[in-house]
Amino acid sequence: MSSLTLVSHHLCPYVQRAAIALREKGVVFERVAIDLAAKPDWFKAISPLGKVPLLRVERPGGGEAVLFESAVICEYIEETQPGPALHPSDPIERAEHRAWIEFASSVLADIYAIYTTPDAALFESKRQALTQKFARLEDILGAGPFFAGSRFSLVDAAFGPAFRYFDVFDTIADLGILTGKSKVAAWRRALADRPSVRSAVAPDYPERLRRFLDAQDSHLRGVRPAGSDTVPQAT
Ligand SMILES: N[C@@H](CCC(=O)N[C@@H](CS)C(=O)NCC(=O)O)C(=O)O
Repeated sequence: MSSLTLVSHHLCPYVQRAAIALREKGVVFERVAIDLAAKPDWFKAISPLGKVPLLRVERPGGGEAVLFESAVICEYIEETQPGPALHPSDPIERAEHRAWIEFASSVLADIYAIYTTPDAALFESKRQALTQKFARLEDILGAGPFFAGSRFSLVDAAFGPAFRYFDVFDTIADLGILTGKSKVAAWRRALADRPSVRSAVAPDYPERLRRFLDAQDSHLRGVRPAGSDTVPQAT
């Protein structure tokens, strides 16, 4: 049995960060998916915030630790596992990377609102917020292919799952969020090609997400189909 178990959910982008970091390090781990709509009692007992991901770690002397919060889990993986460094060695750059991982979390929060809110005005404000956030990324990205150049980092692990949403959104409508951002587009492609990012979800992820989106009473469900020449407008 592996000494690391990732407690997960099929669609959770925060779980994907940990799975990507583990794969980048070449670590063998177990993955247990739970249903967040019917949380098992064992999960409720060990998850202080009732959220995934959790990383269950066997302690060398016996017993286990349960780590929660994706940023903390990724830092633990970085500090303890062999394999390529996923943080820069320079303290300032490392702090900057941590800040951009936090930025990625705010992007995920906006994305969540985009696909769940029934409110057209909130949808539009989140669409604009995301457009501005990706414009800021476009300004700071370098030659790529990854966030900090040729080396894959935890910032890439944080944004891979965010871009994955757009693969499904693009089949619904062009939201205009990533339009005209060539460096962001190249980064998105590099992350989509990265084996760790690809394997962080099951092959049926797009259908699962699409089913989830179709079940939401959201403004997104009613927007114009892909190929339309206008973006959805708040009414
Ligand atoms: N800040 C947390 C966020 C994790 C989170 O929001 N997980 C969601 C699923 S993606 C969750 O478990 N939500 C609990 C629920 O749906 O009841 C982290 O970075 O790990």
